[in-house]
Amino acid sequence: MIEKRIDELIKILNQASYEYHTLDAPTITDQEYDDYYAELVKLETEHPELVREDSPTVRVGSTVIDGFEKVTHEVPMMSLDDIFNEEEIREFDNRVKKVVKNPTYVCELKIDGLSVSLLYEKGKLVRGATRGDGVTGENITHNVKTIKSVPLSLPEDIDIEVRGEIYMPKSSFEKLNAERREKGEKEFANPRNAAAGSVRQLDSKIAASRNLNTFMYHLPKAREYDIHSQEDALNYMKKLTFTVNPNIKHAKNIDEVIEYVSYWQEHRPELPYEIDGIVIKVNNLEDQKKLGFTARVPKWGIAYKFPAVEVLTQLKDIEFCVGRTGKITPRADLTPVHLAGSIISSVTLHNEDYIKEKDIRIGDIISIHKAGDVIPEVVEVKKERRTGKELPFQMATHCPICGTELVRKESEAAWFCLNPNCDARKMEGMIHFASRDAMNLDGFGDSIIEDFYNIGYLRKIDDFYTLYEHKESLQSLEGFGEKSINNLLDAVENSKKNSLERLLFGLGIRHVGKKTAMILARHFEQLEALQNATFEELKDIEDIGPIIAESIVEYFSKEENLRCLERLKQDGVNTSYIGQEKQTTEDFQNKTFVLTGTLSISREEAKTMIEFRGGKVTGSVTGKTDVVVVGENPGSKYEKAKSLNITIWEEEEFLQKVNQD
Ligand code: 0OX
Repeated sequence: MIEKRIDELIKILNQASYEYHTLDAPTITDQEYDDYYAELVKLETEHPELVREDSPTVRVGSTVIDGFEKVTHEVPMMSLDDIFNEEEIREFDNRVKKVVKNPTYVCELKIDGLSVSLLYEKGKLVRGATRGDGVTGENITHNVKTIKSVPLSLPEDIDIEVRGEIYMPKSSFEKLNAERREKGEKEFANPRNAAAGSVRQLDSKIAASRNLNTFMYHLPKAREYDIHSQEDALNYMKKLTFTVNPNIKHAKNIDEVIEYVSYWQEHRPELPYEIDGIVIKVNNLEDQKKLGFTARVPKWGIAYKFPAVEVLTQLKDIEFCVGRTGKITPRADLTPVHLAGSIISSVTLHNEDYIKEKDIRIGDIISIHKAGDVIPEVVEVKKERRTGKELPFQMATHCPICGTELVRKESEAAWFCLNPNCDARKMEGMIHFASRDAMNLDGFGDSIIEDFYNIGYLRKIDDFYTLYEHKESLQSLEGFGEKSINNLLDAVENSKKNSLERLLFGLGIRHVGKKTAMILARHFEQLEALQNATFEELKDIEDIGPIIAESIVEYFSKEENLRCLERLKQDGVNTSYIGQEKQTTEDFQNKTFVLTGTLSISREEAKTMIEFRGGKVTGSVTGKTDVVVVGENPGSKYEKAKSLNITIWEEEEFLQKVNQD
């Protein structure tokens, strides 16, 4: 009687878990699941002799092992050769075609995890093992059982081995690292390391808490189950309730393979897990047999690797850069490496504490990646590769440009050069003044400003407005001509009409960013009113705290700043808030928009409105899209936006936001 009920409960719970974790289509509520689960726990506690191996209660991880037992893979676990470009994909196809006529291919996402072998006897999971060296792996059954997408029993009482990948979803990885950061524990460098670290735990409670997942992709003895293609093998695994990746494609020819590769190269960031390439396999198993193996790898498959997003390089030196506020930022000088489409020769090291915490030394081998796919960042120091010749980091004591002794304030992680006449600070200040979000002096890049500074024509920000006095000599400089100097002078002339917030931001007052500049410009409307504001008045403005207020008061208390502002006014620079300029509207700023359907205004108009407010418009909906603006009869972009949970604005809402002050 009790045995029968336990049997029923296990069936219900395992089915529910499968529907939830593999099919993503639950049929019972969480509450119902919890009730059945509680009933099972109660019966198992009362009758420990009736606890079954495939009971879902094993998933909480209650086993601690002494060490990892070795296992021998009956069929060696193979890996694939890596290739890196389209040409090599075509070469693979040509090699295959020498043996097989009209091959078709199965394309699979290359999941960035660790491979696993799952062994079932009479439909019950009896062993989970790592690949190891391919022949001998490690027994990790206690941890594998905690992974909810691994069936503990199969719908058929068969003996079978299936292989696939254990991985950690990106969201679980972020969460885990955040927890570790909080506890002061070492963070994992990437989800693969985190997954590998989790299955190599002796205590299965740890693996159980890590939210690991699986995709299965290989049946070593497929023919014994009357399976004749990789596609059928994947379908059979699905039928056996394994999780198979849903993005697999059967390609008729190599052009379709290449299309798949380029699609996923672009759409990879949208996936909730990391992939590092595409696996291409000849579909027909007879054909696979004909192709056979080299000494190491099958000839019927290949792994196309995406351009690296994490690479190793050597840190040759640490330099110190001086910002416009005098802040000193250490920067690593690297042996140049290719990384996600660009060559990287330096990376910021932020501040002294950051370097000390990571124990970064000159001469170290480090791994770098692009954070948010844009800015290169140090992932970790490869301490195991140290030779003993690495030099421990020493923070600079004096400004590398003017030699002034550096100061570190108690509340700050950074050191500062406080010399207001430091060339580096002045130059950076002018680069900031000219930047797009400040006075937007189109054409004045860093190197032009540096050149003009060194000649002596640009020493302080108001010098931009007297540059025309040097027009003739500027035109005769190498690399410049009448036209380019005219363009620069036009940009200066145009900037005189800017609304006050641009000027305020451009002045480089400490703690006054773009948003604060806008708040101040709106509140005071005239520069003079701001100049005369007291600390109390400033502090009472919403979003302006005492630190900002103090910094503003300090700025306007300095004679030289007031003189500079006076000169700017005399040169014709506008110092009033104009009001129509809404380029900093938060709803649009730095956001990526896609337009779909018919709008009552032209697309060009809508695009201009968005760009004017600091957004950008792209053609297709991806994970990077922030907002989709929908008109009449929207197309597939609308559907895609919904499926990706992207914010959708009907035209009316869009126009409302555009017109908001
Ligand atoms: C993956 C992956 C790895 C089985 C036969 C040769 C290699 N990381 O996603 N390996 C394989 O295939 C094995 N397929 C994959 N999809």
